[in-house]
Amino acid sequence: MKTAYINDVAYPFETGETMLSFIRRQTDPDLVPTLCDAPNLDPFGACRVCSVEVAAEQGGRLRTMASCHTPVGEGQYIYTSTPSIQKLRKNIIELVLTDHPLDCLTCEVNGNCELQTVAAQVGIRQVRYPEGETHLHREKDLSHPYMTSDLSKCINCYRCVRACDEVQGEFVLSMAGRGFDAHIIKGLDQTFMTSDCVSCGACSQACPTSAISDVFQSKSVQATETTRTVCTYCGVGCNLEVGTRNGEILSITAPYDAEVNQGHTCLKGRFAFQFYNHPERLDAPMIRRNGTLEKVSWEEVYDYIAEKFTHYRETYGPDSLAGISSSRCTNEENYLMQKFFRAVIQTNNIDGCARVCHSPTALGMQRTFGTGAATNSIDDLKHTDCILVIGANPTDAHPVTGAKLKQFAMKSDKVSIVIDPRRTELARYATHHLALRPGTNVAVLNMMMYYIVTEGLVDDAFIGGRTEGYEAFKAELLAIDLDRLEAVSGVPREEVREAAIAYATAPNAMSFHGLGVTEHSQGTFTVMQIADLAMLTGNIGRKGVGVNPLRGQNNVQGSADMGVQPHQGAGYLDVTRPEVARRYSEFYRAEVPSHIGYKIPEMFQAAMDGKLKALWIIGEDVVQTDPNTQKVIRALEATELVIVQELFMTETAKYADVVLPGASFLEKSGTFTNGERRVQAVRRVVEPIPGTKPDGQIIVDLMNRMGYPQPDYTPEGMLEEISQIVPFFAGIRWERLGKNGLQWPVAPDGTDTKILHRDDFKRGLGYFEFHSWEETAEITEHGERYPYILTTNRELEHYNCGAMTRRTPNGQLLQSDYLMIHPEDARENGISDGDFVCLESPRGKVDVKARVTDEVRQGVLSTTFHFPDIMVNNITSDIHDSEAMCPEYKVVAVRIRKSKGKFKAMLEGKQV
Ligand SMILES: Nc1nc2c(c(=O)[nH]1)N[C@H]1C(S)=C(S)[C@@H](COP(=O)(O)OP(=O)(O)OC[C@H]3O[C@@H](n4cnc5c(=O)[nH]c(N)nc54)[C@H](O)[C@@H]3O)O[C@H]1N2
Ligand SMILES: Nc1nc2c(c(=O)[nH]1)N[C@H]1C(S)=C(S)[C@@H](COP(=O)(O)OP(=O)(O)OC[C@H]3O[C@@H](n4cnc5c(=O)[nH]c(N)nc54)[C@H](O)[C@@H]3O)O[C@H]1N2
Ligand SMILES: [Mo]
Repeated sequence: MKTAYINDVAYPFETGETMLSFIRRQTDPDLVPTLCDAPNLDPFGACRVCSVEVAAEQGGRLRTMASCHTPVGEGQYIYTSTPSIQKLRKNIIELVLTDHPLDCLTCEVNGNCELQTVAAQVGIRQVRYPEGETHLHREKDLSHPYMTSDLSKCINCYRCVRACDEVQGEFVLSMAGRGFDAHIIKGLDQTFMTSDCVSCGACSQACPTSAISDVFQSKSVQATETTRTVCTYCGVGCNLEVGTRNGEILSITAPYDAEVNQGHTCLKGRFAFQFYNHPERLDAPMIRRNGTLEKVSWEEVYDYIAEKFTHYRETYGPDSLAGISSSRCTNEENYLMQKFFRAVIQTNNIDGCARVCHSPTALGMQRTFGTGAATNSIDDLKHTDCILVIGANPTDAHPVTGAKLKQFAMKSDKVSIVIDPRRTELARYATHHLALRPGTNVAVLNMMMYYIVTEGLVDDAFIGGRTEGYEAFKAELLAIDLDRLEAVSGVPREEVREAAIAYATAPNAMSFHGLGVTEHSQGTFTVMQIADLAMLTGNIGRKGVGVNPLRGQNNVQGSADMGVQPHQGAGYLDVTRPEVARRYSEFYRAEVPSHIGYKIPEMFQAAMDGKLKALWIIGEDVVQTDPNTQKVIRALEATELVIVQELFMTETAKYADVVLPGASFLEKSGTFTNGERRVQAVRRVVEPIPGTKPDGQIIVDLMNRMGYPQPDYTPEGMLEEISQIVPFFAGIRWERLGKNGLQWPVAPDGTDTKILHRDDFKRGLGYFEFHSWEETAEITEHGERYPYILTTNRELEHYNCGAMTRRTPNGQLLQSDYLMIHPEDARENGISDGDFVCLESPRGKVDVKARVTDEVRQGVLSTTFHFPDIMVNNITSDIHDSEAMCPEYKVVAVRIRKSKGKFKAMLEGKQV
């Protein structure tokens, strides 16, 4: 261990450590003031406030150095507060203040102004220099709903510029001008609104003054309390620090010590929270009588539901009832919902949004490895040499992880491979972009594996020692018809070969995949191929490798872990195995059936066949988001009792017979499990909005009302119960979760797991199984009459059905869905940018505004599904993945024309 001295006391230091980090670690973190330094940014050395005096040996000549970017040397003597250093710091701060609004020292605008703190720290009470020429007249930027800038307060520390570059990777902010004229600009001297800013707020969090700030923070009200919780949007699981005052949420920032997001979030996590007290929040239970929903008391609604449920159960049997649970809700709530159906109703008819999302991931990875979850952690990006991103668009859909992947692709000399029909943001920086035709993943991945085998790049030791089925797999793989696969996928074989070699020769390669993989008729097979790729090349069981699905919803991993699936109960135990049914029955003290329940599409079919009488849906807008909307509506209409438990009157709630008002993530406690199997604590920030209840409490109330004794909803109590039945939750306790949660499996002593399958797979040996590419029935049956392929993507600003994000100022940032169409296709059909396009599929028609762009290839169109006035799912099909029944949203056969009538009028600006 090497030693250096701080103010004549010896301390050990780590090689390469900066003086500042050494001093902060070994002494008082506030001993040395700083301005341009920030916890999540690289050392910069611009402001010199952190200067210290350093001698090479005791009594040696003292030299002044910026501690933030100077590494500690063996035997050095560092002095942090000599008179000359104190004078230097004071002078620097005084100069900074001279060019800063003079009320600064007493200013209360931004309670956490670091300049003010540092000024106090170095002992400045007033500024000596006379007012000369200053920058105090800069115009404010009030263009954006979330961020403002008042650059008269800027001290040119570059923190915002560095945050935009190092954290988000957007390069919107830069310093223009020289000397006295040096100033921050956005884009080409634009505003937040007109520049390429993605509104992540990293700059405003980084700014030490309030030159750039959140609109919420720049209001003069300051938070009196902060609560750490987890974001409700995507599966990244960012930690949030929510500031409140008198029970009202004022602002959200990102904690620097969050292992998931290190001080970063996207605009949804940081800003899009005002849905929680939106005037349209549901605030009372309702029962439909004579066609209208009437507000009733909780007592009345519970009696009504319990009576109906009991009636259906006794008259038509337990399988006449079904539940759809919500991946937006906590683990504890999902556990309770599946327990309600299994133990109280005694049916396995319970499913969740994973069905329409990553169900093929869970199934495919279970078949190949034994466990249907990400093998590694996002932090492993630091240890990998190659990323393969297939069918995922993380810079929009998983923005904090997306920013890390983008930084990797943009700034490292390592390899990145993107397989996506669109030129996504990542594809622009990728070493290899394979722009395949939607629906041909299996073709392209088989070609990739063919080249890995024929180029002799397989890891024989791994295959020999840890897998089975390889020889048969290889024989079929070598027999593929390259000419045909090249033709159908539209990707030149040489491009595939290069990508294959790059992946296979990287010392460590990590794959990430999304819905472009799963939402297909061959979704499960594609997931198995991604797992095969990893096994072929030995990319399993250590840092920087593995198969990493980018799970969608904040708690979709957790809802399946908790048993929200019709074939596996809590902890993925197969309900058809007699010993499992017995175990659940004993644990729940109720007879749990051993036949598989309905998956969501089967629920709808059963409803139309008159077999399903009651459906209880929590937090899922199936009318807007499930495929083939009209069919979903018919199914809901055919169901006698539809209960919708929601925050808002969604498209689905409009078809409800009973509406229950749930409380949002900000109003309850529990846990969410992110895409890296990380179980994190969600902590109540404010009381439930009057009239609402936490979803878990509603389920508990109904369990009791139906005669099943279940204690009140508390995260501690529920986790205690869950840990007894879910094997990989054995060591999870509320009080053990701490700040950054635990990654399952968690042993009884609380030890968690960062990397799966280190020595063995869950199923013993990894399993190779070959699948050949098949054209989807959507194309073989309808392709000729509907010659274009429509696929879906997501927009950064809106989240799925948009019920929440449309009720925040995100609605000002993006106001509608639009259709990406290639310039050639647009020209052939007489469509210009901004025209409405009528998309017609065998199911129906919708009209969407065109954005002419070469991000999509000719013949391929892409749109989003965030706005109910467009309702793109009116035209998606109910073809499903052959194995997991995930809908094939990503391949829809359509024909197109410029919209007429109503949409033409709309286009011309007339009222319609
Ligand atoms: N802002 C925002 N974030 C979200 C969501 C949101 O709605 N908005 N939703 C959340 C949810 S629930 C989920 S599941 C995730 C989804 O996140 P992603 O998995 O990234 O989902 P998508 O953007 O729908 O699709 C990913 C990509 O698949 C591509 N693709 C389409 N067809 C094919 C194909 O045949 N092959 C290949 N290789 N690629 C194809 C599309 O072009 C698209 O770029 O995002 C989550 N995060
Ligand atoms: N065309 C097309 N359609 C798609 C997709 C696609 O790629 N293309 N993707 C599919 C995918 S991957 C998914 S996951 C689905 C998502 O579809 P949904 O699950 O329907 O989407 P969300 O917008 O997440 O809807 C969740 C609902 O939960 C409510 N909610 C949020 N928090 C709570 C809570 O704490 N309690 C209660 N009770 N309610 C709450 C919200 O108000 C919202 O209405 O969409 C699918 N639909
Ligand atoms: Mo999803």
